[in-house]
Amino acid sequence: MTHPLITFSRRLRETPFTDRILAGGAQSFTVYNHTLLPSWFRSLEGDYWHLLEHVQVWDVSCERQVQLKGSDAESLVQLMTPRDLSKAQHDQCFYVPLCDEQGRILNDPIAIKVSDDTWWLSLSDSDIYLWAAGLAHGRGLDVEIARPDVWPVAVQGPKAETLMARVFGDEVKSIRFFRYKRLSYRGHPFIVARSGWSGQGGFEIYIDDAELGQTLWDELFVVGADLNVGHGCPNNIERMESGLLSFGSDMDYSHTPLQCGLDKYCQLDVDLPSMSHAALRLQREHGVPTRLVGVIAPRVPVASRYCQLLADGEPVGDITSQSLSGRYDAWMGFVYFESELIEQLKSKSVTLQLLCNNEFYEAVFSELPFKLDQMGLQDRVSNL
Ligand code: THG
Repeated sequence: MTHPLITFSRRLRETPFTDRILAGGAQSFTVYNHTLLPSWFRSLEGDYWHLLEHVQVWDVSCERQVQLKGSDAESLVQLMTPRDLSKAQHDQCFYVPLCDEQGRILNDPIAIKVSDDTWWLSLSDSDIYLWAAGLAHGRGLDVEIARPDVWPVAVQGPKAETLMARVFGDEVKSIRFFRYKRLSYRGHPFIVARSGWSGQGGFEIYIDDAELGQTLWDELFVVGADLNVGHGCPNNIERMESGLLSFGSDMDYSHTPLQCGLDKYCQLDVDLPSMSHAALRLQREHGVPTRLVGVIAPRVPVASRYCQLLADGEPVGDITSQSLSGRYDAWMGFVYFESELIEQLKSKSVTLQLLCNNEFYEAVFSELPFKLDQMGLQDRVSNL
């Protein structure tokens, strides 16, 4: 199937790095927060292996920032999320589900405490600016909602720390996971966090000066040449292996965090002024109707859009993401199953099959994140 082209316009935001990633060989784009996001450069698997072995620079400008500034900024963030932010420090980032009064997920950003009265929400793909501005207005809060010009760039992969230290100095090494420091580059302080949408480790630089950001981008490629630095982007194979969820695909407005494994980011036993607390407590008490889990099957010949799961021969579940593992000879799926079916799968009283391109494959259920190394799968790395 050939891919249709995307037409660029002012509605579809380019980023300070669009020309660079086009020159770097971006083969396909998707749209995220009305902004261009490349989806692959070499091939999905080529990008995957490069990310696992080297270091990549990602234009994740589409992770748009909504800024909340004012004496009620922190209260507004806490109103929007069931995660306890009461002990938030100045150098901290938090992965937070944002939920409405019924507990439904509206977004799952990284929330960054920029200063005492300023928070950034580094968004996934939905218009939280409108929601935050509406809440602030409706509740008469002392907070200004803005969309600052900030374009995150991620540096990901096992050699990310070495590369970043060459540009920012050894201080980057002391940044802990989900913490940030303001590090100077050519006299300008950038927020640099140890985070990113891969399980391979790395950093994110919140670029708030486009021109300097382009200089920094080019320098990363010059000083990282011997590290085999390359272009890249969030990779669907890697992120599924690492158990990272994609809002809009793996959960949306119709799910609560208790359904998709984000319960660890909901402190329901703490009394918090979070608008979703009551509904989520109630759901915890009654149980969830469906839950997101993983399914593993043999590596099917092609990644098909038409795979279907069967339990004892009956179609079941709602597959939200699928890919073919890079390391293992396996098909991986994220899927919503009814809670009752999950119990049956756990007790092995039903058999699961994957139907793909008219072929049946034996499939196994797994909680997320996958523990692929413990599943007795064939490891393509150790077989090399
Ligand atoms: N970086 C930044 N903004 C973002 C993303 C990002 N906005 C959109 C999207 N990604 C938000 N979603 C996620 C999902 C998972 C994680 C980060 C952002 C993540 N999770 C870790 C995990 O699950 O292992 C740990 C989370 C934690 O311990 O708090 O990293 O990538 N700027």
